[in-house]
Amino acid sequence: MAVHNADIAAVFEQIADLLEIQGENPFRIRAYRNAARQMEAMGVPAADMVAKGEDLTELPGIGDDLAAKIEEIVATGTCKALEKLKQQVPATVAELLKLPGLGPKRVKTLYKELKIETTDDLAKALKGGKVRKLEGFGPKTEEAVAQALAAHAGEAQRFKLAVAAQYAEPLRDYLAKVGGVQHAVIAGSYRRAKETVGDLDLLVTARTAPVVMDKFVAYDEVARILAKGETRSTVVLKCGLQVDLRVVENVSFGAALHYFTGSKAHNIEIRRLGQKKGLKINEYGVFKGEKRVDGKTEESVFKSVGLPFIPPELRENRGEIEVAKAKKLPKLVEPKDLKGDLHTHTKATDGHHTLEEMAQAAKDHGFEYLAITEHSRRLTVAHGLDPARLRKQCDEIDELNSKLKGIQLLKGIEVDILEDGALDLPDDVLSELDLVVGAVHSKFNLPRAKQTKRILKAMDHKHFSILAHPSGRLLDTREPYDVDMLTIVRHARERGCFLELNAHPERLDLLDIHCQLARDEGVLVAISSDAHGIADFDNLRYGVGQARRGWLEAKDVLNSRSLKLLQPLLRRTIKT
Ligand code: DGT
Ligand code: CA
Ligand code: CA
Repeated sequence: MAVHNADIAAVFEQIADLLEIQGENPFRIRAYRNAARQMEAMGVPAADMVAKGEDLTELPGIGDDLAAKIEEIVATGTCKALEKLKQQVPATVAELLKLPGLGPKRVKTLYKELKIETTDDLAKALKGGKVRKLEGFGPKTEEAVAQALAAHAGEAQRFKLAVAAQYAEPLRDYLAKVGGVQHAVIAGSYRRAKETVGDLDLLVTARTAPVVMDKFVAYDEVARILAKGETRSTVVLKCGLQVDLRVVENVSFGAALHYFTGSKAHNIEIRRLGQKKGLKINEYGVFKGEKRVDGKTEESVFKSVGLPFIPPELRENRGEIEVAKAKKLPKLVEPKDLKGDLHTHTKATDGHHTLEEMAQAAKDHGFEYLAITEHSRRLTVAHGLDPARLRKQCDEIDELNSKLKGIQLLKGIEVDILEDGALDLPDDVLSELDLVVGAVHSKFNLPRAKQTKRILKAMDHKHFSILAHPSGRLLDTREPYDVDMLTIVRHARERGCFLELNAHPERLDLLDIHCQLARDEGVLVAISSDAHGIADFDNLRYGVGQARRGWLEAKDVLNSRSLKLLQPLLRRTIKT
């Protein structure tokens, strides 16, 4: 049985959760969480590396101990450390951590005092009025927990795009190799590059559908078959991801691809346009009466309603049809437009490769420049830099730049924005840098006005260049903080600052609507990897997907500029 990176990540997350409930050392917990993220974000299957005998400790965040655990998980599907923890605390208890308002301490109390192991147990205890009597709980907390529980119940699990990709792409390639298959594509929200997908929608064209269906349900990763028909089937993979497969004839390919790419709201609008022209549009084609007149390609579907091809990332019925009608569709940014990366880490803090290794990887990625932006001293868990260590790194960068050919390193920092809006490092050292990326890493719960003011004040700083991951959200675990994004965007324009679109699969932050806002207000967006290792540059494809969802063109993107054009833009922010 193949063990996926996401499976390994799940084991590490569980270990971290259980350690957290036990009140273990935060550094140890963070190491597991980082390793989990590394696994999820990594393009290469760790199982393949193990099979080839490659050195796992080369990976960011992976030392000897974690490398041994990865090998164990690849071999057995689990690891002894986790099994041991599960004997102490049932794994279901960790589920409770996902409820807002329930931190590790409270979860531990619920488990120890009331033997609450599952969300069902919790619901019962809440009804019985037992929870409010516990130490550290009260009527107010009880209310908040009950609300969170109700919200949680209605929430189906969604998969992060990068995680879904680890399952979707091998399955697509497997189906593409089945005899008689012409096209095999992943449609749905996946093709629209949504940050998370509810399920996968695969579309295949083939001469004989039943053969494809037999192969599909026999796929190694299938855990359960929910439905199997001649042309449509649904399965659940072992990881819990549901997959719909549709098989159509080749003449219907474009119509089916358009239909299953969605979004539903976009489809409805296109069908309505068709109706006005006396056409019926469905997943089998474009019909005039009984006669199929179009639908072999997606272009032909759009053409039948008088529109040019609309890229999948725009198909949300958020104005794309009107803009297409007016022939004013944006020419969306593409991965090849990026000339460099403006947010990366090295071994000096919590990254896992040297300056030189990162520079070489960036060059191999086709980049002209690479900004090194370590954490600042406030972020002690990441071993953030103080002025002396930052200056030492700057010297190293100068020395390396004099040797390197074809890639230029830029001196930067990911400086913490403190609660009052001050930056975590003094002016004199910031003034020596090429760019200053500012980030909120603490006090996420400030009231809206205070949080906004904090960020505006940071941008007032004469050395501030780019606001990192502007909403602060983490897809699994943290809601965006409450800020007035319009005011922030306008302030950025006034101050000559930029916003980051952080491409880490768990962040994808700037949100799509805020990309549009930035573009409309004339503020450039930096699509940055936040790489902690050389493999992380691959995540930029998700960042570009998100930028496309936000209607951004190359000209709206800061790092589409060549170094020559970039430098004055950065300098302007530093000198004003
Ligand atoms: P998800 O799975 O929640 O991330 O989102 P989608 O967009 O992949 O939605 P899904 O899997 O329910 O359906 C895939 C596509 O199929 C959807 O984007 C559009 C199309 N579709 C589904 N149901 C309908 C429908 O009732 N009418 C129309 N016109 N299209 C539909
Ligand atoms: Ca779907
Ligand atoms: Ca579906």
